[in-house]
Amino acid sequence: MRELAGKTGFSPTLAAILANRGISADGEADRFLSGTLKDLSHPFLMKDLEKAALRLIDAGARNEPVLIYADYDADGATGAACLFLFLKKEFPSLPVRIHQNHRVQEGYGLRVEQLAAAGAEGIRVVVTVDCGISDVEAIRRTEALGIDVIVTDHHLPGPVLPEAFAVLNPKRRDCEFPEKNLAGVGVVFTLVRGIRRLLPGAGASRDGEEAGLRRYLDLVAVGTVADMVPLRGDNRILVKAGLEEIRERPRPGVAALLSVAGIQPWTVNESDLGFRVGPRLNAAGRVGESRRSSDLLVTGDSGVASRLAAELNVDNSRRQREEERILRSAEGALLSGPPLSTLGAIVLADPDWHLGVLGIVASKLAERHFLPAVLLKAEGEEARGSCRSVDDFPLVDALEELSHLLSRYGGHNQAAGLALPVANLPAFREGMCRIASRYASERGAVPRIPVDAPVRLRDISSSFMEEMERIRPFGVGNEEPILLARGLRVTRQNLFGAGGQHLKFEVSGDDRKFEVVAFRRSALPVAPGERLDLLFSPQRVYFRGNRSVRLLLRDLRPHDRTGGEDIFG
Ligand SMILES: [Mn+2]
Repeated sequence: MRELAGKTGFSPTLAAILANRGISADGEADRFLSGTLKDLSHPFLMKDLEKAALRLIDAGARNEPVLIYADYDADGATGAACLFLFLKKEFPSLPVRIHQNHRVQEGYGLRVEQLAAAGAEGIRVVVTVDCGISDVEAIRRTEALGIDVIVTDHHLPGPVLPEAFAVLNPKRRDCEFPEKNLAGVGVVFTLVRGIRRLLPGAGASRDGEEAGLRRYLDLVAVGTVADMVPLRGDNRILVKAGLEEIRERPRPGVAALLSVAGIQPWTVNESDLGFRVGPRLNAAGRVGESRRSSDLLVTGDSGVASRLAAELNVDNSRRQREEERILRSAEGALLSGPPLSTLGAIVLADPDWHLGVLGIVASKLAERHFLPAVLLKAEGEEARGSCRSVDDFPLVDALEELSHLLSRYGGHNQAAGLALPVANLPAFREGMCRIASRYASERGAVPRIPVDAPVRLRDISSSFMEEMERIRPFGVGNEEPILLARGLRVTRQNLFGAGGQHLKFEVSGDDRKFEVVAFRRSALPVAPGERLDLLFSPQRVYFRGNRSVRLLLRDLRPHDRTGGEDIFG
């Protein structure tokens, strides 16, 4: 750790934070801290990519109509927009259109009737975005119509790959592309990089970065953060560069989304993309026509952009209300059931729940109760829904083990979708709880909040905050650092926000004072004069043009004079 501090010129605290993320002095530290676009993995390492790139260049040369068939979420919409805008720029007269399924009416994945209609209108090439890897039958039938299907996806492939013209997926067993955790939009961007390299003229500029592709990185950053893939390796480089693009020149659709979310483009950070922009794009599919999300991202007209963004903003509020309603109903069902500590997993079904928001509510339940959660809408003889993992519980493995009870399933180990006959629900619930309990007992207890380093308040200097900026963006795989400070004196305390739901207080120590905020935790016992030990993340905030540092509260306890264990909870 000292070696790392020496080599990077970092304070020991920041060196400890990097070491906790498995970043050592030699090798990864450099790429982690200073990686740029020229450090991205080479596009042609991806299986089938060169073949797909040549096919699209051919379509461009011959004006063969192309359909981009994208998932309805933010990852699908940004991926579709990226490919659409790139093809339109390189081949202005090429007919290209985007289709995104209606989430509730059509569901996830390729629909044969949509593909047949595309064939009838003269489409010769279909490119899937963030979907397709498990649609073996739909792709076989489309290929039989004489349409070339190029699958681009990042979901775990099943036992059989579709027999498509090309299958781009870094999670294919025979794919040598080193970055396995790209989002759907990241796979699309890799294809775009490959096409750019094959086009006549300077495909790649001298330093190894493809020319003219930075303008698409805003889309890549939004989709990558919204899809919650690990922000390490290629993803970290893409999101970092994409955030710069958004701060400097947001396209009309992104600017309009930031505006309805009340964010100034030049202050935008990764959590704005994850918690403000992504949900609004996703809202398009959750409560209406998914298409509007890609329409918004491809438009060059700021009037159209603000109209669509305003619509998505209203949809997003509806989505939040629906989410609250389902969450209350699910918590009610849990209260009337067996004690949570004996369950192993949460499996609930209801005919009244809106399918489009079940994933979000499942992740809230999983996080709140620290159990894998499955929420289903039971409709007629079938139940469909979403599951979310917690604590690395491998969902896909569990679903595979129970596949004899399911009619469909697919996704990642953190988040997956599934459908099953209502008659199988009791057996599925029993199986899921059994597998999750087995996993939990094999794994044993883990500390609830991992602490990065103990600090004194005087350590949180402006140069320390500069160092923190260098390890951003934070997210999955690079969590925001959590620090421990002991024996701080509370000097002021008040509640704020609607109904006084948030808590704010001031602490002092080492002749320094900081404001601490605790969202939705107004009931915490904090009174002036008390001494506390705090777990927190220091954050820069902008208010009326002024920059300051506040501490985001993670946990607290009365000051422990013995100074023993550093583990809370
Ligand atoms: Mn995705």
